[in-house]
Amino acid sequence: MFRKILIANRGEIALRIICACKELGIPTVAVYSQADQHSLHVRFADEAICIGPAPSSESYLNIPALISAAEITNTDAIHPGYGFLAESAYFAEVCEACGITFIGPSPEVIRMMGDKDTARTAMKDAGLPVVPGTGKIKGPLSEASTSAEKIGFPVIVKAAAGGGGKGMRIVSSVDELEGNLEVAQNEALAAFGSGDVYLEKYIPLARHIEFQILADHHGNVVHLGERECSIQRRYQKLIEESPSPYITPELRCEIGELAVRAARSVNYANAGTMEFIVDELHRYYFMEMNTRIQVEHPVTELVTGLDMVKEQIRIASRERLGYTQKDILFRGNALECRVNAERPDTFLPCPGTLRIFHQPTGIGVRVDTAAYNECVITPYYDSLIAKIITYGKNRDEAIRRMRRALEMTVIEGVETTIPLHQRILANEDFLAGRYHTHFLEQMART
Ligand code: MV4
Repeated sequence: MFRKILIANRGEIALRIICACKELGIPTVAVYSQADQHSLHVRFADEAICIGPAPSSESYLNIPALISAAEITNTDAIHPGYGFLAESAYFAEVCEACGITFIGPSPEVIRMMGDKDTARTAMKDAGLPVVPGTGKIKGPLSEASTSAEKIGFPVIVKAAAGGGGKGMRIVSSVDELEGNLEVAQNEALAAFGSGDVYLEKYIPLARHIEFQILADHHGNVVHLGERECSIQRRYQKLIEESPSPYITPELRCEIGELAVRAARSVNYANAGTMEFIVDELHRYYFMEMNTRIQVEHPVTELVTGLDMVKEQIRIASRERLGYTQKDILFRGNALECRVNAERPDTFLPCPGTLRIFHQPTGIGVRVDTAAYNECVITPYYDSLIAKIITYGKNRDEAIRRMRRALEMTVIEGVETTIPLHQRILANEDFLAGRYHTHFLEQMART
C-alpha cells in the first residue's frame, strides 16, 4: 500500500479522497491555491502545500508545482479526483516517469478514451453497439453533408477531444450543417486545443445512462450497475439516480456484461464509466468512456455498499478486487441533487460568501461538501456547493428523503439550484420515472 497520497484537487472531492485515505490509514498531502488557503481539504489533510495563485492554470493544473509538492513530501501516489488533470494522459505519464503512482488507469487507455472517435472504434471492435456516425470530419463540406445524409438527420456534431457538452451541436438539416460545423470546430479548438469533430445520429428523447466499472491489474473486472443522468441542463448534470427506473434487471445484466468485456479488451484498470444513450425502444449505444471517478459516484456507493475511492486506491496499489460480479448486490435506490451557486434566471454561476450554511442530516441522507459558514464560493472554480445524496429502500422513499433534505438545507448569501430541484421533485412525470434528455426544457416551458 502507499506511504502517502497527494490529492491534486480541491473542494468536496478532495475531502472525499481524504476520507478514504484516513480509513485506509494512509497519510495525505493537500495542495491548494492562494484562493483556497482556508479550505477544509487543507485543514483535514496531514500536510498542505500552496502550489500557486488562484487561476487553475497556475495552481491545480500546474504539473511542475504538483510534482515538486509530491517530491518534497515524499509522496508515492497522486489521486487526481475529477476535472483538472484527472483525464490528462500527459500528467499520468509525468507521474509515472517520476516514480509516482497515478491513481487512475494507464496513460495509454486515458489517451485512447480521450479521443472520442478512437474510443468509439475501440468499443465497437470490443462488441459494444455504437451510435451510427462518422470518424473525424476531414476535407470539404460536401463530404460531411454526404455522411450526414447517409446517417439521417438530425445529427449531432461532437468534439473528438471533448466530452461533457462543449463543442456539441444538434443539426436538423443539411443547410444548417456548415454553420454548425464551424461553430463546433471553433468551440472545440478553444476548449480542448483541437478542432476535430465527428458526427453521430442524434437520438432524441432518449435516456443518458452510464455503467460503472471497476477493474484491477490482474484481469478482474466487475460492473456496479448504472446511473441515470438524463436530467441535465446545458450538458451539466443536475440529478442522478441509481438504479435507473428505465433499466430492467435483464437489461442491466446484458449491458453490464458487455461493458465488462469491453473494459477487459482494452486492459482497463481502475474505476471507469461507460456512457450510453438508450432510445425509446430500449436500444442502447455506447457514446464515450470517462476514465476518472465521477461527481455522481455516491449514488453507486449507496446502492452497492462499496467505497469506490478506497477501491481506486487499492487497485492502484495492485491489490486484487476481493469479489466477483455475483458478490455485487444492488439494494434500494439512491438519488443525488447537485447544489450549485447559480442565478435561477440566467443559470450563471453566483459566487459569494455563504453567510449561513446548514446541511441536512438524518437517516438515508449523505452530503458531500467542503462548504461551511462564511466560506467563499470564488469565481475561479466550479460553482458546486454540495451534493445531497439520499438512499431509500425504494425510489419513492429516496425521493421523499430528498424532498425533506432539500427543505432542511439552509444556504444564505448566494442563490442556488435548490428551488429548481424542488420543482423537479414535485413533477409527476419525474416521480413516475418518465423522463428523458429533454425533460428539463419541457418542464421549463410548462
Ligand atoms: C447524445 C444524445 C443523443 N444522441 N448523442 C450530452 C452530454 C454528452 N456526454 C453526451 N450527450 C448526449 N449525446 C447522440 N448521438 C443526447 C445527449 C444528451 C442530451 C442532449 C440534449 C439535451 C440534454 C441531454 C442530456 C443528456 C444527454
